[in-house]
Amino acid sequence: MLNWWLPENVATFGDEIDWLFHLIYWITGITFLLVAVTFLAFLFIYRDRPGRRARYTHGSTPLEIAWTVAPTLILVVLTFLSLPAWSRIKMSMPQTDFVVQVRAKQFNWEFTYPGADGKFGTPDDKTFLDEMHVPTDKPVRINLGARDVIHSFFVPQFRFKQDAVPGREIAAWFEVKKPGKYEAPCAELCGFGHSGMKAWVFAHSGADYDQWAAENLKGDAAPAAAESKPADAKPTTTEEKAKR
Ligand SMILES: [Cu+2]
Repeated sequence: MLNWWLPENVATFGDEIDWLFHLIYWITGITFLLVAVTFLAFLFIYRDRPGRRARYTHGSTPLEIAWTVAPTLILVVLTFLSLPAWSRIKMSMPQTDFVVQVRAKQFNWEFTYPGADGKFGTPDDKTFLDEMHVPTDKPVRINLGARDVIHSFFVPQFRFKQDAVPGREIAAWFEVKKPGKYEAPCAELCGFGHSGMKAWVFAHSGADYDQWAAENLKGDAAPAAAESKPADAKPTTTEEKAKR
């Protein structure tokens, strides 16, 4: 019912997240309405009138207990309801041979593929700037890091958000169900260029991805291979390359 206001979900685990989101939304929404209506009603009922004297009270112990215990119970129940999704999405890593290194820096995203030898840190690594390509219907593992300050890799349609922290490499995953071009804005205020820091994630169906990989990842297909060291390799985008 609330799906109209969230971006389309194209991730395999998106429904579990949306379900929890909507549950919490309803609980907090109804609570807000109850509090707001009560507040307005009390404003009216206890308004100043001639001859009415103020009564001082130190509160009600049963009420205090009730509104402490009720939210506690709600939070405990929410914790248990969200445990299955949390453990499946955040605490486990599905088997996959598809790994991309993602590096955040002020104010770009670098996506590094291992190249033909399948290993990172070798001269045939291919790095792309603000552009990531993934296949659909396959778990994608990303090893996420940051070069300077904390950033956050966020793809709303994937229901995926993970902080990138300097000095740490954080493994995370998603699996995309639908081909398309998805925006990945940085979701952690990281400096003056934060609002313009975004990448595009292109999800291709199997054959389309193989074609992109053949053209951009293999051998000397990408110009990054010609450069000396992977650390110095200048990131490139497919669009820039097409112009050459
Ligand atoms: Cu950032």
